Formats: sequence, structure tokens, C-alpha cells
Amino acid sequence: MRENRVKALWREGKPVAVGWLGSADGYVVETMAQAGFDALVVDMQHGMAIGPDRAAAAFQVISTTDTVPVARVPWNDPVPIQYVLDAGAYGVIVPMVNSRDEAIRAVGACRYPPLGYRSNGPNRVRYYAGSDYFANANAQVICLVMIETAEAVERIDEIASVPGLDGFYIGPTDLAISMGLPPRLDHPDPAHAAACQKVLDAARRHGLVAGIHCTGADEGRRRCAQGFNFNAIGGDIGFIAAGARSTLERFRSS
Ligand code: 3PY
Ligand code: MG
Repeated sequence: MRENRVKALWREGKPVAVGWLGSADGYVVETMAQAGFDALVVDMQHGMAIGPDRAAAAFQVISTTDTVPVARVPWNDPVPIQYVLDAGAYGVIVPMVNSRDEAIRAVGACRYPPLGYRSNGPNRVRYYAGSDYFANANAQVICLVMIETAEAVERIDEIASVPGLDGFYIGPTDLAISMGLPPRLDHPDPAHAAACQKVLDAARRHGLVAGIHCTGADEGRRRCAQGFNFNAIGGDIGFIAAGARSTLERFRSS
């Protein structure tokens, strides 16, 4: 089976550069994939109308490069998880996982029996991964559950104890909202910082990975130094908006 390069980087202790896709336009996805991120996350939760068909097409485009295709699914639901894995996602990020039972549901959907309850039917992924996919998928496919409520942080050890889980992905803005704080990335509130640290500490205790959604490269580097190693450092729409704005500003200021 084709190796999951992100897992290899984790094993080697090397930083993982993660990009985010809020659009599934083929040319935009191709441009992002050509940029050389280690992983690209197709955002089916808050991306712009990215349903299963467009996500599958995005995985096909990403897999013309060495970038690892990952999906953030819309919710903790086995149906989209099964769909994106069969279509070629090598990693799944599952939103709003708040308890051990919810983590069992999320992880189980990503794992073939006896570890989980994923059904067999690797339609496109067999071309991408190889004919030995079934035998190796449980070890190669990444499953990260999103920690984005105070309740999940409180229960972090019970969530971490679910077999087959690779780690956590912190959603900083939803976490802030659940703590009664305004939604922000790179949150300045010390209680938010402490919650993020608690998630990272639990990941380390349980031999898992922790990642966090970042404001950009500077925060991404800082989070890497802190110990997080699946940090989205930018996305297609943000890059387009920033480039368009700065070009216009430079033109109009002259
Ligand atoms: C959050 O901030 O809640 C997220 O889900 C970021 O992707
Ligand atoms: Mg969120």
C-alpha cells in the first residue's frame, strides 16, 4: 500500500505542513497541491458547498502530487466518512467529538473490523493505495477527532483511550464559543491557552498526535515548537483574498 507520508513524518519527528481547502474547484485544488503542502484538508464542514462528489474530485486532483489528501467531514457521521475513505482520502478529521462514545463512533467508521465497523468497498482508493489496501488501511489511514468544546477538553483522557485513534485536532473558535469567549483563532485568553495545552499534554501521555487550526505560518511554527504537529497554516480562500487585497492596496496607494 502507498505509504501515508504524514504518518512517516510523524514517526521521524519532522514538521507537517498542512493546507486547507475551502473551495473544491479543480484548478484551485491543483494550484494548492502543486505548492507542496504535506497534506491538504478538503473542508466538507465549512468549505463552500463541498459535497461528496466535489470532495472525491478534489482527492483525484491532489493525488497527482505527493500531498496527502485529507477530509474534514461535515459531522461525526459514518456515511461521509465511509464515502471519503473509499474515494481516496488518507485521513479524516471528525468535528465535535465530545465523549468516549462519540470517539468510538468516529474512529470505528475509519477502521475495518475487528478494530472498527467500516464496510469494505474501496472503490477509487484501491487505485491510489494499491491492491493490499484492506490489509494496511487501519494502520495507514489517519483519524483525528476534533476537540472543540470545553466538555471534550474535560473528557480528553477518556477520548484519548479509544483504540485506533491517531490524535486530536483543535478547533479554536468553537472551543472559544463553548467557553463563553468570542470565536478567535490563536486566542489570547489564558483559559483557552490552558485548554489547548491540556489537549496537547493528553496527546503526549497517550502517544497520540495533536494539531490545531492556525492563523498562518508564524503561529504554525510556534505551535510546532509547542508540540502540535498537524497545523493548518493557511487555505486557498485566505491566500486568494490576501493576494487580491494587497495588490489592490499597492495599486491604489500609488
Ligand atoms: C474551529 O475553529 O472551530 C474550527 O473548526 C477550525 O477549523
Ligand atoms: Mg469548529
